[in-house]
Amino acid sequence: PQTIYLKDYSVPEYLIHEVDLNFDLGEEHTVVVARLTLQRNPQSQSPNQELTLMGEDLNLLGVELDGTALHAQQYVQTDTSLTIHQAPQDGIFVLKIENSINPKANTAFEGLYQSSTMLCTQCEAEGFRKITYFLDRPDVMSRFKTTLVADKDKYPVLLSNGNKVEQGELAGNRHWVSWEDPFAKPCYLFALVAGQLECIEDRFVTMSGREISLQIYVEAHDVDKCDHAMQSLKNAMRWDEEVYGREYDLDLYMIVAVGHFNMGAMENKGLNIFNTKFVLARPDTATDSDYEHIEGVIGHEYFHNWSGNRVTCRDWFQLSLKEGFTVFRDQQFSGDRASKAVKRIEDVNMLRARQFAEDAGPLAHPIRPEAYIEINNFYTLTVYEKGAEVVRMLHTLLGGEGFRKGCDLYFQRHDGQAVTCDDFVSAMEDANGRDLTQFRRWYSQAGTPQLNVEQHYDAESGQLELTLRQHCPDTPGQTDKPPLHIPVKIGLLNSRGQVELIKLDGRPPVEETVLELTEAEQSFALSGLAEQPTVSWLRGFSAPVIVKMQRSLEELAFLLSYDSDTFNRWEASQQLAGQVIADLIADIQQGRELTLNPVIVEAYTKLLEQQWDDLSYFSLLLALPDESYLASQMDVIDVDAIHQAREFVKKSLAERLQAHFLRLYRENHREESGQFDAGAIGRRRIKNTCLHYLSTLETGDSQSLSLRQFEGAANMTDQMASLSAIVNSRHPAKQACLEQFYRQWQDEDLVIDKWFALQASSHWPGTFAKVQQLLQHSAFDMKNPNRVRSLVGAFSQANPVHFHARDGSGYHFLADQVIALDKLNPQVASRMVTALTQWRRYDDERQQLMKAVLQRIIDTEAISTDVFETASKSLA
Ligand code: B3K
Ligand code: ZN
Repeated sequence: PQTIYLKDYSVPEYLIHEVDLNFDLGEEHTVVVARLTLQRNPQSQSPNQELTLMGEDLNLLGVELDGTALHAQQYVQTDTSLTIHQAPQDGIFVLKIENSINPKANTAFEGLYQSSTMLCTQCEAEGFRKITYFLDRPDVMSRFKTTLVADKDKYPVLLSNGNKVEQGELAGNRHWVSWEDPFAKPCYLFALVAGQLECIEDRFVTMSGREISLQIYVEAHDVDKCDHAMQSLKNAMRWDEEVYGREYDLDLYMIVAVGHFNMGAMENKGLNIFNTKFVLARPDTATDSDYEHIEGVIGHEYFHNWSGNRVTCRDWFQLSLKEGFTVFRDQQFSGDRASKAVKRIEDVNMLRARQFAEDAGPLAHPIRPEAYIEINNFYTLTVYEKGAEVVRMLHTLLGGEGFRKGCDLYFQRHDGQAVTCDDFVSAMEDANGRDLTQFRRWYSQAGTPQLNVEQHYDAESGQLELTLRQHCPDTPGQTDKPPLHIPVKIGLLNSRGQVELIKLDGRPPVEETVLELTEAEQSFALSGLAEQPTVSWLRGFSAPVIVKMQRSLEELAFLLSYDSDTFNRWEASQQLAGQVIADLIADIQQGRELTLNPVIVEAYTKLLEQQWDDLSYFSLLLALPDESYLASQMDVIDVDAIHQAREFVKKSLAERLQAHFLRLYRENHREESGQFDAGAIGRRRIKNTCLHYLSTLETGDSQSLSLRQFEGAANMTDQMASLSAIVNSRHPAKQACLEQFYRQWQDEDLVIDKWFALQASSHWPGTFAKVQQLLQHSAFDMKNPNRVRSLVGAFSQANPVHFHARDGSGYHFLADQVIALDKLNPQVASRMVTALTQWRRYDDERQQLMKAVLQRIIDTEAISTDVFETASKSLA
């Protein structure tokens, strides 16, 4: 397979100004007629006189140049291209291409495909070339006009980008609709949808007083699950006006929910296509976190209208330009909507558990990668989540106002253009008069930097010297990396836990400051300190780095009680629990008896005795670090010891603090139908945290508590939480509850996904056999990505003890599924391979087993380039 390099970028040889598309739609036979208005790109230096268009899986029916049919000697076709010899070098010309495609045979869900009874498209990154021959690259921007023709009964609704301009009836019970998008766009933002869809409608008045029609299209049985998505859309539109000054530009905004979708959602201009998972919600079918994710993803896709669509990427290496920025925007939005503290913790938790692993493993790449085989493999945690952290650091360095000025300049300067990450940073520099040359290294350097911090207090002078050292580990293809520009936000606490002001370089004293680390080693002197303060480092997780420092359990307990930074307070709870668990892991490995360190009981007791306004935040303080985070802290991951130690702490805490948990549970338990407001969410969250602890006791009382909640649950959050408690413990009603749940929800695909995922991620013995059974279940469908993720994905990514079973059964199972899935859907198959990428982190035996199945995958005949790239780079 061929590798594409950033350094090889050159401007397109031709431009396509206008695209006129005509689709005659049918499940197995769709005819596409494309009329392209082209021109040689005056900026192209290439001597090449040919025009090469990309195309895959297309059946070419005819080509015309300026109205004259081309004969077979005038062009040449390959599996991936169509080249027109002697294409016009001057002036505008029109190329008409006719081809047919088979949406039903398209199980890769890229291009035009069928999902249940509808037809829909997914073009990003390079799916448009599976619809027709085109210059399928983001720096070719065209105005699209699209006409859809189809049977009236099968496809009563026909949608595409922009505004509906005309429609009519045809003989034979057929009809047509024409759409026109006034904004030039790259073809990856093209979309069409045809189907029997119901629509819910609302309107939004923009800040300049324009009325926008908002429409959400779903299948008939889902119309009662769209209200939250609609409300989220309106919230997002208002928020982007208020916070970024960005107004929506078309008169119509459409969202369509489809059941078969490779990822979360897609920001096609004026016609977003969503995985049903990120649209549909009713209190009895969706959990609070589903509600939160829906709001986040609806916001994300909406925000792309500016950060992505109005200003797009020059090439796919610049993906983080739109994705990192847009994730940062959706994080800000969600934080503003609910609890900033909780949102930040959730985001960092995910980043550290998953992106840090990616950045430390064989697939590590900079947020702006330099090479790829298959671009779909680069929609990664690094490009998205680390990319968002890089944008957040700009926000921290420039301040809210400076950042906004930079954004305004960026949008104004580049509206309607396809640009680079460098252009984004330049706008930030120019708007603020700052030099960000060194900061740019974050775009090209992979790996998570490590920060060593030291402090030296001199009582006589009242000075505290802080010394910071940074080091970025080697990653594939990168060694000896120069230092980065790292914003380190700090605060000080005196011995009574109060704020101690920071006096640095004769500036006025402040409660908090950002140290700008630019050297490999750098010192900062804080003055006027009557006693040695405690430093609260990296507040709000101000940079995506690992801080290396030793803190005693007492110091952590002190920070947990007094740090005014909500993030660091939680961080103290994680580190405290993390250290306690780490000690127990060592005890398990040495065969010593386990006893719980009383420090954690004291710390928890203190937390439980306090009054909390933000119950969601409170429940995060009571949550033990995830097994994946604990794993990341170990030199050689010992899945069994991690699990055993963590369970031991959970159960011991439950035993000691039973009365507290029970009281909190009772105080916050209501059998309410579920409302999406911060108060109710917080109550459910803390209550279910308590239930989770109590269920580890496996007493008659604790069992009837979860069973009662399961039976009385009037919302999905409570129902899932209780079922999870039952499934992950020795509960006599386990099988009955699982069956009851299935019967109750068998017609709701998204709920059945939860049913699969819950069983696949259970740590209870016998899970692997259960997973194999579920693979044969009539509701399992390898063709549905959500179902695959909920069974194969959940087992391999969220069930360390069983996936990493010593006999290698989990690995073989995954390889079998990857190989089977690859024939249908390479993109999703490739994602599944990443569960094996971290093989170097395990013991020798497991390493051998994981390597062997990776090799088996690579050796499989006709394996896709997607899976090949992920598996072979994982082994390298
Ligand atoms: N831009 C799309 C992702 C497309 C993924 C293609 N493999 C969704 C998003 O990030 O908003
Ligand atoms: Zn995005």
